[in-house]
Amino acid sequence: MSALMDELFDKVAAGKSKLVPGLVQDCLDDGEAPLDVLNKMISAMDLVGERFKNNEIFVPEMLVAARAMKKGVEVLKPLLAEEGGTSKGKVIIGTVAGDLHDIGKNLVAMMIESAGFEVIDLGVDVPHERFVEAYRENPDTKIIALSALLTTTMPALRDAVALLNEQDFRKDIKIMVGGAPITAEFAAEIGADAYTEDAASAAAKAKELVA
Ligand code: B1M
Repeated sequence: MSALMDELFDKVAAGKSKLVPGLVQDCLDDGEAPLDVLNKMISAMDLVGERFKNNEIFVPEMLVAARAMKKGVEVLKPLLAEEGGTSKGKVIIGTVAGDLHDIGKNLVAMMIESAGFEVIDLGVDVPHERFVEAYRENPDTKIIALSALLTTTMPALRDAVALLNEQDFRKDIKIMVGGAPITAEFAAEIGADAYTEDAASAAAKAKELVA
């Protein structure tokens, strides 16, 4: 791995927001593939998570690392775009109630959008009812996608999906779920239609679901 990629890893982990965009560009100029650069930043966040778990760093440090990663993703965004063009339909996305993590959800939204969907992003800490309301506002929605990044918000994901499953429009939509603690088994158990592990496979699955 190039020294530049290693430096990018270090600067994301250290939360150096001002340096990260330039380093992302340097890595690209050096010939690194956009997806590899993204994965390098994700692995830096894994290290940040490990350090947090071991009490070596605390929430503020996690937050600045997240900001740095977001700045880097902004540089990559146009390069990760796949097709665009005609809309494959609407996708409503959000992180479930009680959960403030948005980098993974934003990546999923970005990849789904670049796969040709119109994305309605409800943000983080989304009350269950808001997903229903957003569908009522956009009755041509094809997919509702929910992220949960904490084990403690898995019950919120379960409840949100349960609420969607009760709706009269359920047969007209597909429900996709994901996030680090989520598994295919859990997704099936709570009655979602699809689980994917990462943003790229979420976009591929979304296309498959509306095909
Ligand atoms: Co928090 N956090 N955090 N955090 N945080 C984790 C998730 C944690 C694993 C760290 C750790 O302890 N090792 C841990 C959770 C442990 C657990 O659940 N068992 C944790 C904790 C404990 C907490 C707090 C409780 C800490 C506290 O306050 N004591 C707190 C909770 C706040 C809340 O949400 N209510 C908290 C807060 C925060 C910050 C706000 C400081 C910040 C988030 C900032 C932000 O997002 N804007 C933060 C961060 C940065 C992290 C880590 C370090 C990085 C998360 C991240 O962005 N990863 C994280 C450790 C880690 O992930 N290794 C950690 C990169 C991102 C690309 O990955 O989000 O997994 P991820 O998304 C992936 C896949 O999951 C998937 O695709 C994405 C990539 O392709 N995916 C989907 C996601 N959604 C999908 C949806 C799909 C399909 C795939 O279909 C719909």
